[in-house]
Amino acid sequence: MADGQINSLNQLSVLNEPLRIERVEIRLLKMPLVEPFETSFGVTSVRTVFLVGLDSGGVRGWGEVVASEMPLYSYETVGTARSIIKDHLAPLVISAPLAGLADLSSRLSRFKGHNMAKAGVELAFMHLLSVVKGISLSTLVGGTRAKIPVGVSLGIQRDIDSLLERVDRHLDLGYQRIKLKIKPGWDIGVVAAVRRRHPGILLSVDANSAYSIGDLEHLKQLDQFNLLMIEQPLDHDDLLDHADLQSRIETALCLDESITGVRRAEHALRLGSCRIINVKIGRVSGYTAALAIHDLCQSRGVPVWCGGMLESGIGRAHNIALASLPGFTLPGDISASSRYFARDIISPSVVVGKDGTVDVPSGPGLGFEVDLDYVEECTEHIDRI
Ligand code: OSB
Ligand code: MG
Repeated sequence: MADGQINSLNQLSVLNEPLRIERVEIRLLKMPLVEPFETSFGVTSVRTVFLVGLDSGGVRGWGEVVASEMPLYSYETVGTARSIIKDHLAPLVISAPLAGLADLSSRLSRFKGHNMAKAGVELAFMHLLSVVKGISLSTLVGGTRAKIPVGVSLGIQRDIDSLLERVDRHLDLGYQRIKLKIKPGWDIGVVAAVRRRHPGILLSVDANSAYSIGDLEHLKQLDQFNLLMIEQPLDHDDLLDHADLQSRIETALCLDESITGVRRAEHALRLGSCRIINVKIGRVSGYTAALAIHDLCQSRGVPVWCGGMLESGIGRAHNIALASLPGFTLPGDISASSRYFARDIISPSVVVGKDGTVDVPSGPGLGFEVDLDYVEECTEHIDRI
């Protein structure tokens, strides 16, 4: 199966005739969130949406760079990604026609790190390819599902009542899994309250590296709540302490920040650092790496799910395509557009059905129209390379 995935991707993502990229465009947009989103590392109220456009023969492919303004989730920022794309990645994609995804990703892999910047370029290229080939992004990457199960990530709130109200509301909307952001002081009591009110739901927590291995006894208290997983409790780049923790705690650990590529995923599984992996296309450098991690995990029977980074509709549409792969068996952090934005830059916006699923578009390209007027309205900076 894993080989089948790789082969189907390679065949579809190779072009009969190489594609010449004529221009790269970077757009920085400001999009206010419907409510502030708080994690253990900070609060976001306005999302800087970073779009990458690749132009070829009158066709535009769109990608999104998921970096934040500040290096809190990882070392990348909007500023670093902008300079890396302008000075290094854009010249490389313009320098010679691209034969396909493998060609692009091997060119980009010359440069160390800066995965989110690289992913923005890969995403735009894959969108372009799906339009040129007249197939859906999901088909292009080897997706097999017409609907994907989704969950919601709920930020740290002022008090438990505000959280319980949001949990109830999102369960009513159909979301199949609730993920609670936790940090010291907003953890055991909060999870206990949610679990008491909803004994049967799929419930998980995400600490975004807020704890250390010294908190073992504290974290073990989470074992009583039948959680689906504890996401990234320890350092953003750690594998060893997570392996130690996983061997002493019953609840499955899931790594997010620590998994920056397929080798890190391999090492995490070998060390026993987690039993579940969160795949974010941006964090791992693009589709090539995301698909490789998917294939590795599928071959080892390890569940994966698609994470989110408060994406606009463009990044969200790419996440939907990725999550349509067969190994994505757990609900993804792919909420409705309206969970974050009053108006999205795609049309129609992403909606979640009452059954807690999102439809995977079957038409060519993203499967959504990019609302260029609204993109223009939200744009604060443009770089054309
Ligand atoms: O750790 O998964 C995370 C948002 C920003 C940065 C990191 C994370 C998150 C989320 C939100 O949990 C997921 C989403 O986009 O809905
Ligand atoms: Mg996370």
